[in-house]
Amino acid sequence: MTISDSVQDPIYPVAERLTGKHKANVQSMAEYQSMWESSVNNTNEFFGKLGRELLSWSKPFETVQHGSFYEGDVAWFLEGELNACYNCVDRHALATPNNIAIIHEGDEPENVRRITYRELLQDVCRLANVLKSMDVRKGDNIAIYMPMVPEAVVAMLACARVGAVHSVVFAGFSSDSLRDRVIDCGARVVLTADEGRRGGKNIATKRIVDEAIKGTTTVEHVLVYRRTGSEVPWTKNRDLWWHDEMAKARPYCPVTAMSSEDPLFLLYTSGSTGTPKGVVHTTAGYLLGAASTVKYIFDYQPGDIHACMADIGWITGHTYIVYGPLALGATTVLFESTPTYPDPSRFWKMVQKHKVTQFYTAPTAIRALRRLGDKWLADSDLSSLRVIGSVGEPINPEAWDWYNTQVGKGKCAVVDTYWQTETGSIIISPLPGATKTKPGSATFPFFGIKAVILDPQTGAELKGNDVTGVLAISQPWPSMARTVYNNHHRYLDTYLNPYKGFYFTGDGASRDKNGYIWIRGRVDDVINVSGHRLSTAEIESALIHHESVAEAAVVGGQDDLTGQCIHAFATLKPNVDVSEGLERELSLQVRKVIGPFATPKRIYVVSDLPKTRSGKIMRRILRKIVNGEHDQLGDISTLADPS
Ligand code: 6R9
Repeated sequence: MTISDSVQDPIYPVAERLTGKHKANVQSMAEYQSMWESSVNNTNEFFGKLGRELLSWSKPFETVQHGSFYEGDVAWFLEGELNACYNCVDRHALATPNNIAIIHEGDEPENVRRITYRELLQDVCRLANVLKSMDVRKGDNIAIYMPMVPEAVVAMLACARVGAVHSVVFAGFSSDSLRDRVIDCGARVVLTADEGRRGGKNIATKRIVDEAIKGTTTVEHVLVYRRTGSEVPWTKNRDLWWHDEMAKARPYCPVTAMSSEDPLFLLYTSGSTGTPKGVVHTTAGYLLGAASTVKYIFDYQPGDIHACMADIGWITGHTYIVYGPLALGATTVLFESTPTYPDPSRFWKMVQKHKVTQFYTAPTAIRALRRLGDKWLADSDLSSLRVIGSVGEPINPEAWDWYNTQVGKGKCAVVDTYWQTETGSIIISPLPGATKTKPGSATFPFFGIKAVILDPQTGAELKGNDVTGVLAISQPWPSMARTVYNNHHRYLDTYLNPYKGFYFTGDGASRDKNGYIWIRGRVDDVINVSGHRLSTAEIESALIHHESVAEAAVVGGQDDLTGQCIHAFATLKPNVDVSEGLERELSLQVRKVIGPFATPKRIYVVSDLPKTRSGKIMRRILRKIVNGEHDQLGDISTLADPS
């Protein structure tokens, strides 16, 4: 497949704020390449050194890497013992107690809390003692269903401290989804809040928990943090107030030593099929992936203010709000609100207020803000920013350009970071001080990641440049998921059995003529029209180039003649009306940007697209609709608006 270079290929040099006086953690492509070579060829030496440098161990490891994709028994840092909470809290509280660990930007902009490492240690210890008083022990599973308040971070870390395995459930999930997850992991305790606050509205968090655990058999206690003070239903003996229990607890609690391979957390992820999988991450490898990617991909330097806008209910929040930044002793920003509350300048005012150095969000937010106009950035000083990141889906060059020029002012590194819940941390991304970027390309693999492109039919590795296929990884890396909770064969079947000897990502990808990697979207989103393989992301990007289009989603329909055909859905920018001939114009747009073979068969101008609550367009639903399978929409419980 040829990439339409005219639109997608400008190369941007390493950005101004990463050069000159600033000494980035990796300063040239040559340095990156030599580090990458040693990370994949002298893996034990490279990661042994990195593991000792970035993490503190109560007992040193002897074996660095163990197991294989063939056997599905991957393990890292055997014999080693450590505690993730100690690494994220204690060691910084001891060295720099007054440094700020968490800046909480509340739903109302004037509502800011700053928590030092000393305070964080005390809070985590108190909660760890509360958990112990509920007889929570090493290996127990704890569900966390909380709004974006610092106590949610305290909850995760307190679990880690006592060796309990947390399962954070995104607080936008319905009670049914929460119930499924509580049942699957047999949680004994649920940590929650009376209500959440978002965009000026209250969310009935505790009521949802009550509904979810009705009829479940494992939950003994619900610990409730008071966020709004509204009246909530109460079940005596089962429900306990957070502040009451915390007040009784001692503010120091010893850490529980964990083996490197003891589970740190479960995180459920909804694949395109079946019930959600409880992806299991273990302690040492995950933490090293989190810390090392913050150091190298976000170019973390002491004093930096790291702001990841994800929710802690998703992997991005786990790794880039909590474990990664805190493992390095950074200041992490926890954002409770939405990008448009009280108005669309919210992100940028926050960047100015806290002098944010790293800002990380999703293309869907970037596109939404772009569509609302540049005036919302006009009054904010964004000069503290150095690295701005994108995650979650392919970023179309149009949105990339806007992010780069309007937010980064052309002076920041833009890192399009590719990874998954299962990979634990970023696996493909530019390095700020080293990589020249192409808008829309995640560029090159991170240390330890041997990314390969396979022929989807034969599984043969497509070597060299200018190839397209499915993306796989050919050797184990520290932060990869180890299993699916209570379902190891599903883990093997999903990730390791499709192509023997490889971890299969489920994404399509190309390596272009310069060796840059372009993620093409999930393989089930790739459309094959008359033998031409097309990425839905590519067609969507073309549509978005049209001045009237806000967002686009493209899916494959069945076609007797061409095998598959393209169905395109588009929403329009505000104040744009559906004009006569618009559909034809959009069709021409796609022909112009990609080629006549990519002409959509149908274009639907719609008022909204089905999205998950994390903002991903659910193309699966559109695919069913265009293929006349309305009655088989499958699980739509993760839709933001199922109607
Ligand atoms: C971190 C996260 C994983 C899927 C992944 C891919 C898509 C993520 C991307 C990207 C293109 C990027 N994805 N980052 N696609 N470019 N930079 O999002 O995890 O929720 O598990 O989603 O998201 O399709 O397979 P998760």
